[in-house]
Amino acid sequence: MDSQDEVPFHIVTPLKESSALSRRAGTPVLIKLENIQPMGSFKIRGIGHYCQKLAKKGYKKFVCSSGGNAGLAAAYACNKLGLPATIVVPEQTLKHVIQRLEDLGAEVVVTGKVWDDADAHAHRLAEAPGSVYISPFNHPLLWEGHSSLVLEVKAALGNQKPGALVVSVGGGGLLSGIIEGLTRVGWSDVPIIAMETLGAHCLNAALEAGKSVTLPDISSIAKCLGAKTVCDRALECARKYKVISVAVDDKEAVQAIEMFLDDELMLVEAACGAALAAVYSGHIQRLQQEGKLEQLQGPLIMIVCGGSAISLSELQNFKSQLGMI
Ligand code: PLV
Repeated sequence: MDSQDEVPFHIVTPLKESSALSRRAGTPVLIKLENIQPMGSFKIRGIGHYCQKLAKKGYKKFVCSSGGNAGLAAAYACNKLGLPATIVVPEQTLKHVIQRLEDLGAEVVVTGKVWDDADAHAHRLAEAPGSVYISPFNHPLLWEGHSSLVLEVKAALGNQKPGALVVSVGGGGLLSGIIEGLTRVGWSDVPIIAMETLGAHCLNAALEAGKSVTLPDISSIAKCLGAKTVCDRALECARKYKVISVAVDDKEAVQAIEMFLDDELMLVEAACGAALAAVYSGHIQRLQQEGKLEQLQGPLIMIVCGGSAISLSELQNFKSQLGMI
């Protein structure tokens, strides 16, 4: 091994049976714990890989736009690579996320109402010589990095095939990477339940419209799902493979965070709550009753994507904002 790019920055995460989720779903559920990755989300898989490849090509300065988690992963990767990172985040980004970015030595630029605005600024900053733009969800190297998640599921399950996978969708990088992984291991017929929140439902809206759609605004609290337009690759994948799109409301996502905290003693952000709501709000069973999802022949794999945009006080804020307390 001649350089750091041989050693990935992500860890192999546990795939653990959840009796609480299995009971609620009425089918065995395995949780893939991406929340315990370095910097608390799956993002390090793709972003870490992407940064390592670009560093090898000689880029010296990385500019990443982010709702928070991709930025944390990029800052972490750059810190490991010994290269400077600029992370551009929108104004609503939580203070503790900004603090963590700074602790990793990143330069943090806070600008714009939502991620799309921050992203436009990041593109401008990346025009400086020697700099390179890092997308939080829209690049083949990122999808390749994310696909490692499925290889781990395959290694853990052996000959058993998953019944279905549940995944959150923001800009669609995770979905694209998961599909790349499923294809690589010969599981491309496994259904994927693609979860979004209403108000950040760019994939759902595009599938409904039959073409790419740009949402007018991000009104959901799940800001890390808040890309106004899903990437083309994810839309193409959703059409080509067995992807079932579901949009839940913010209350369902927040309720799922709370129930997961009670059941598994782990706190995740709303972007992940959207995926958990597939089970906690009964969408799996509903889809089966409606004939949209077949009877599962293997375990349901819930990708616990994690996320740092949460704390106990932020959870309380969400609940009061949504009239839940
Ligand atoms: N978050 C991106 C995009 O934000 C970011 O910059 O961090 N779950 C969590 C915890 C996430 O942070 C994200 C994406 C997703 C799910 C969705 O992943 P994607 O964007 O690859 O579909 C605007």
